[in-house]
Amino acid sequence: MTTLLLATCNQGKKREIENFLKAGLVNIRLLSFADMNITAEVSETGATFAENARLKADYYSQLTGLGTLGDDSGLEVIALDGRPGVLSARYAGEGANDDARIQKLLAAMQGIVDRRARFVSAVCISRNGSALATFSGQVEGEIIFAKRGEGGFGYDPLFFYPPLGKTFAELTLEEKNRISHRALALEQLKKFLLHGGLAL
Ligand code: ITT
Repeated sequence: MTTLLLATCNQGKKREIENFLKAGLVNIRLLSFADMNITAEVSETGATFAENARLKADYYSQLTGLGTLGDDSGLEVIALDGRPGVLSARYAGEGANDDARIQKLLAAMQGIVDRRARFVSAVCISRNGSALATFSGQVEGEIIFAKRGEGGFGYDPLFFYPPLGKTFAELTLEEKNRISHRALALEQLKKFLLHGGLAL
């Protein structure tokens, strides 16, 4: 049995990653910050999702001595030159909630016809402060004009996914985990773990 720390304070991400990895990796025990009494924070100073995922995974793996998984993710809107991008969590300022970020995005999109956007996720796995591998995934969609759906988290109620005709907030956890940016990154991570990557 291998133990892996999920280095995230975001309960939405935690739920998705646990659901995804538990389905495919029976020999992995997942711990969260709450299980380890971790309150330390790391500054996300990277310019890319991959850099920030690595900062998180490196930092908490060094702190705990555990194989550690970091996720950095966000929404890139084409007409906004990729914003909010790596600043997705801080788009409406530090301490703002999902609803404030959604309102800010809706205001920024007023009058914009090109609604194309993508979610991007980078996941990094580290041990003893050093990265073993980083994987990323992305999914294309459109920003709608008002919130739809109660599921998911973050910008999900505004992110319409044409192949299913629903927003990400209208999908079940299992449906989102079949097609999301995070699922695409985690699929690669799963293969890496199944091939003994953490034992390296
Ligand atoms: P951790 O750093 O502790 O993991 P965080 O919420 O600060 O938590 P990020 O820095 O990666 O994480 O910010 C990601 C933001 O992007 C997050 O707050 C959401 O607003 C948004 N986001 C990422 N993935 C998303 C998803 O699957 N659905 C909706 N919004 C998402």
